[in-house]
Amino acid sequence: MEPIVVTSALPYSNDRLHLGHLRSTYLPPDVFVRYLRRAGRDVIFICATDEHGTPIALRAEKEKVNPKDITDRYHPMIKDELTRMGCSFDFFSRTTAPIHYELTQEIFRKLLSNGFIYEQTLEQLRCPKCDKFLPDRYVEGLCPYCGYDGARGDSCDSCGRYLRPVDLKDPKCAICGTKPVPTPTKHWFFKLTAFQDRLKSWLESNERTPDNVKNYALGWVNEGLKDWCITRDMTWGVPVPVEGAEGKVIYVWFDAPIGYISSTKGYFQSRGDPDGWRRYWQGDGKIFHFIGKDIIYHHAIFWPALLMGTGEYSIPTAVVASEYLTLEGKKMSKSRGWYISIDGYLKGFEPDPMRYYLVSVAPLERDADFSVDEFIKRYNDELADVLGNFVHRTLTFLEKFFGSTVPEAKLSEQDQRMLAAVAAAQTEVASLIESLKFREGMVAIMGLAREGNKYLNDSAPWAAMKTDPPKAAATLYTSVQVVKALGSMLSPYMPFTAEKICQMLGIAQPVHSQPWSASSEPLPAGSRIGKPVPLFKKILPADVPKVKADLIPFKDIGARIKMDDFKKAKIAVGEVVKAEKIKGARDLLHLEVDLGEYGVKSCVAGVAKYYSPEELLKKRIAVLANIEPSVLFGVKSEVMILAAEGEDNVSVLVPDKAVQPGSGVR
Ligand code: B3M
Ligand code: ZN
Repeated sequence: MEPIVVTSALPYSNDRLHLGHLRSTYLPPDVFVRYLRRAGRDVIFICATDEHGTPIALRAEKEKVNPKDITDRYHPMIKDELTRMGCSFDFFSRTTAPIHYELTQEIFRKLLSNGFIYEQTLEQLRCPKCDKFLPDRYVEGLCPYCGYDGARGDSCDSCGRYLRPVDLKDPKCAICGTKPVPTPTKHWFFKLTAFQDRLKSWLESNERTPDNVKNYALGWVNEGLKDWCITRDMTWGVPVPVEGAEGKVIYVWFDAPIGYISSTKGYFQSRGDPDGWRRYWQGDGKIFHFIGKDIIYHHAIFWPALLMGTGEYSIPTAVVASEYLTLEGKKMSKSRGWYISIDGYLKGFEPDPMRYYLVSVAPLERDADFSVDEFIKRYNDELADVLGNFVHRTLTFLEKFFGSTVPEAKLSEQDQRMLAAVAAAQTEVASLIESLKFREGMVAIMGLAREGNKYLNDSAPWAAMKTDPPKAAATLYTSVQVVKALGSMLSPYMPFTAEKICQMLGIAQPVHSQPWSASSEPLPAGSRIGKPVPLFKKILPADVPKVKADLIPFKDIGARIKMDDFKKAKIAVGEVVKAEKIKGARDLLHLEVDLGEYGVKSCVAGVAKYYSPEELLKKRIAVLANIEPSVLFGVKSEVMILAAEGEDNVSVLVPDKAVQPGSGVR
């Protein structure tokens, strides 16, 4: 049988996960794998925590602990929250496992001997005080594009561009603040450019990878690829397995995807079958990677090239990436407290309603939004009213009219049509899931529940009981088969609910170990069913505020300051008397602000994306007038303008009534 390995992107082991991760990376493959297992396929579901990289190393340094202490802390939390959410990994390893180090080094050496890794000396920033090189986030400074003061050596949080440490203006060591010095150092590069053509034809002929991923990736390939520096001057990571590379480790994005293979190896080792992993990664197995859209480059370009370069491993069958999930229409942000963590959600709610919402809200290749009102609406209208209600009514009627026993039945044409719909749904849902159309599969199951409700209403067994009991028996016999099919087919999506339905029907074998084809096998007449319990308790209007507060807690306002401290800030109204662009800094404007009796002050403001110079001219705006002066892009900045930061815009603060330049603000 064809071996299939399904992976979820490896979460960094320094933070808890939120709904966005769940929607993109953990839920869809779980649906896929849970189905494939029941379809009798040879599938394994693999993940691990990603434990290297500068964010973890840097945080450890700041907290004065070992990086491993941090990853030790988060690994079990992440594993636990995913498990509680129902994600059914066969193995969840760590990239600090010895087996991972061995494999990463082995692959590095292989690529080196195949001629795809080469050495090059280049200048990197080094902190003279800390006496070490400052890779990636170890450096902070001004973004060369937008001027944001707080850009990091790998990217700018303000404009989102990728950066190298040497790109930063006015760089500072993130640990001690010292100005680093460019210093020559030896590094190793992966020859990504050598794979340009092979990647292109792999992408073009790839039938299983969805279009969103293919289009992004082909776009990059067509723009032309660049070789990747795959080593770093630091100690946290997999050591570079080459002589003369002491004090250097392999770049986290080189080792992390290898975690998919090393975790598979760990799995088979734990089962006493140390070579078992090979048929998934070195034979004609199928490999499916599920990721978020921000790491398409790493999975659809870098990773397949790396595998190709070894000549020893299979290339992914499909890279499936989901677009973003917003929260109430706004981008989720951990730092602004605007997100719902998995752990937070699970404190007040069952996993299945969220699994249902996240899968059914939109297909993966489209952006989706989580809104509490929509969540409650879908919960009430779909889960409670359609699914829960149908199951509950069927089982209660069976209890009431037939002593909780499936009756003998002579089926009418209408009953048979209903059963035919069950069989059709079983095939349809299977083929939708196989083709990675998870949302459509869920919609089809709900469609069957709707049909069941309608069938039950039309057949009105409560009335037939009085006039034509055999008809009522046929209706309930049929309805209970629909319930059984729903319970069975829901198992990839809502595993806990599926199991509950199965138990209520008195079926002893756990639903997850029944073959998919059993969904439409009838529960024979004479079967005893258990006590019906409502599956979803409706959320009443009076409960809504509590549900909201439980889901999105208010953000803490942060540390309080003393009035005396606030008074040190001189905020004043100034009139913009000159405004112009700054050469080389796309996001900055140079303003001259008239502060009346305090004079005219020069100001560099990061608002060019939101205001043209003309728009600001003559405006009277609030500024912080006594900030320490600095020089940005060669321009002196003596005051700082105050502006409100909206979701996607920035708005300068303007007094509501006419006041003179220089007026104080209090
Ligand atoms: N650890 C998390 C991310 O960038 C990163 C994924 C690694 S997958 C090999 O989403
Ligand atoms: Zn330093």
